[in-house]
Parts: sequence; C-alpha cells; structure tokens
Amino acid sequence: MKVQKEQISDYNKKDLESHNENFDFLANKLSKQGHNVSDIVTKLAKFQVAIPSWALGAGGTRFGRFSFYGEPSNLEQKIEDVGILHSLTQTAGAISLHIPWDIPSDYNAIKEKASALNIKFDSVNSNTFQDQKDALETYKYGSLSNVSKAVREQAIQHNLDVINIGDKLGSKSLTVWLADGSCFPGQNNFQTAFQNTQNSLIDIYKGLPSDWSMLIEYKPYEPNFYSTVIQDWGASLMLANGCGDKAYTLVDLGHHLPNSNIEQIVSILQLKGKLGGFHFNDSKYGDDDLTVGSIKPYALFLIFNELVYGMQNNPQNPDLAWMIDASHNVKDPLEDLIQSLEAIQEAYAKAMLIDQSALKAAQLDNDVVKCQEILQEAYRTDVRPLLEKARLNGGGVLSPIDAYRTLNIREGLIKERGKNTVATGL
Ligand code: PSV
Ligand code: MN
Repeated sequence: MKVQKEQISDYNKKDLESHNENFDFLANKLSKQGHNVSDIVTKLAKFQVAIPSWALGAGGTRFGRFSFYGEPSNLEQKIEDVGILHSLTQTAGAISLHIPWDIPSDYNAIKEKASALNIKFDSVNSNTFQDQKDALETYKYGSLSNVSKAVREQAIQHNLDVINIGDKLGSKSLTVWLADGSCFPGQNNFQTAFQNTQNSLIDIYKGLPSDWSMLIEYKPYEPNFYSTVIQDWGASLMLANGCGDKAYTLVDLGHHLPNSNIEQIVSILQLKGKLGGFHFNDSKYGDDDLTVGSIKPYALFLIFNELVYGMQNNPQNPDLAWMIDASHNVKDPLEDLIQSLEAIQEAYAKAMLIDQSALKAAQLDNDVVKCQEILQEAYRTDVRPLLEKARLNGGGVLSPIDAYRTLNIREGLIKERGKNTVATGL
C-alpha cells in the first residue's frame, strides 16, 4: 500500500488556510525575537529518524500479545509501512534492520523498494539475545561475554555477518546491544565478563568497513536482573575507547535507572566526541518502550537542548544515528510511531528556540531564575505550525494522525494483508 501524492494534497486542503494563519503569526513573533524561522524549518525537515523494522507489528509482554491486524509479514511490507509513515510525516526516511529477523532474500529488490519510497538503511542491529534455530551454541549464559570461547566466536561471527548484510544495503553502522549479564550474585566474574566482551568487540570492530562505525548500547537490567555486562554509559564508553575511533556509545532513553540525568550523559558524551546513536522512547519505570514524549516531554526537551548544543558546538562528535525504539502493545503501531515522530520534532523545534547566548549570559551571572525562564520560554512555545510547515514543504500532511485515520490506512492494510499476519520481532 502506498499513499498517493493526490491523496495528500486533497487531504491538506481543509486545513491549509488555518495553517497559513497560524504559521504566519508564529513566524512573525519568532522573527521579532531574532529567530531565523526558515532555518529552523529547514533543520526540522532534515531531521530524519529511523524506524526499527521490529516495531511495525504489535509488541507484547510475557503475558500476551494483541494483534492490530494487517501487520507486515515480510521485509518488503515493513518497508511499505515505513513508506506510509514517511509520506505522511516526511521525517521517517530510514529503516533500521534487526538481523536475523529481517534478512533480505533479494537485495536488489529490497534496495529498489526502499529507494522508491525515499528510505535509507540506517544502523543494522545484531541479535545475540536469542538462540537461532540450528545454532551450535546457546546464548543462555551470554554471548560476547560468555565463558565459552566457542559461544563467543559464534556471537562474533554473527556480528560480522550482520555487517556484511548491512554493507550490501548501504548501512554505515552496526549497533550492538547485549543481553549478557547475570541473574544471581556469584554467577559471573564481572572482570572476566567485561574483558571477554572487550576482546569480542575488538574482533568485530576489526571487521568494520572503513566508513562504518560501531554503536555500543547499554542497559542496566533485563533480561538479566542482578548484573548486566554493559550496564551504563561508562561501561559502554570504556568498551568503545578500547575498540577505537569508530566505536561510539548509543543512548536508549529507556535504559537508565529512575531519575538518571540523561541530558547530562548526552552532553558529556558529545563533548568527548563519543555519542554515536540514539534510541527514542519514553518510560515510567524502566525500559517500558512507550510513545516518545508521552510521559516526560520536558525531560525530552532538556535532552534535545543538549543535543542541539552538541550539534552546534561539538564538531568532534559525528552525526548521530537516530532511531525510535518502542513497542506497541495497546496502540496501532503506525499511529504510535507517528505520535513519537511528532514528539521528537516538537522537542527538537523547542530546543532550537532556546536563546543560547542569553542562557550563557545568565549562567555567567549565576542568575538561576533567568536560566529557568529562558528554557521555559522556549518550552512553552507552541511550535506545531513549524512542524506543519516542514511537513508541507516536503510533501507531507498537515496532521498525520488525522490523515492516517481519514485515509483509512489501517483498514486498507487489513484488506490487503488480512487479519492473521504477524510481524517478526519481539
Ligand atoms: C534492548 O532493550 C533494545 O533497546 C535494543 O536496542 C535491542 O536491539 C532492541 O531493544 C530490541 O527490541
Ligand atoms: Mn534500544
């Protein structure tokens, strides 16, 4: 299924006039405050977030999974779904594959399909947290950290295979997230597990093409509950440094213990030129994988403040691989992803409105109240007309959720694919 250009322009007609009014009003106000509105709109349009290939079907918990019907049952259909998201929002111009869930059977056909929809292949993700059918070794007690050399070698080889698959598609980075750790005290020797992981990562790193990078994701717990080998950004950074210049830390918003100051982590990693990737989601307790911005939108804004600062002031840090990493248990996955994409753009736009020079002056004066005022002045601005303008300029819709429903997209997908399809993933 594909959303046609005419459907989009027909849909936009009803709200075009009020959009123009709202945009002009806001643009006028922001220009008077000294903002370069067209520059902000251009930056919003450029900001593309990858959709994970495993998040297009219903998620689930260990208690159950409830289908939304019309789910994509193969990689082609997953790319079509991302195409739908991208044509509506103009901000989902990439897909991130998880291997072996999404190994292409025909590389040329997959590449053609993606490029026809204007979709790039972002970072490829390896999977050594599940045993694969016919695998000789088991990951039950870890993969890259395992006490068994044979298990480590199997996990290393899998990562090298993933690089090879990604290379054929045009990806430029490998994301490694390990479930490795222990559930009980005494089960693991922390130092041995860490050292094994470092050595395994170095072996994978050696297999990276010259223009690739390796992104090392951390997580404090789950599925192991007593210890995780790469539990925080410090562990990830040490491992990245141990590999070399092309290895970076990847921050997933859900992978922190409660009340962690994620914006500070992001800031320091950029200062050190070591923030390579980002997984967006939101959470109340832990790795809840909820819609971005649904629980703590102000925290997201503060994180974006640091990201914008880093993008402007830290040339030592590379361009980041942005991805949504969420699970959709009670919402239509495509609607959930649209809401996440909007929340990301909204936080980004608000962060770009922060008056950085006034903030710096207030910081030098130790004017704590003023500092807060400056941040919140930006946060309280309704930036949605800017997002609409960026979408409109790119050929997208003014209101993505409303358009998705008005154009009966889920109904169309169910008609095309039926009710019994299941997308691969968790
Ligand atoms: C692990 O919780 C994680 O955040 C990693 O990025 C995985 O690859 C992904 O989720 C799998 O759903
Ligand atoms: Mn993640």
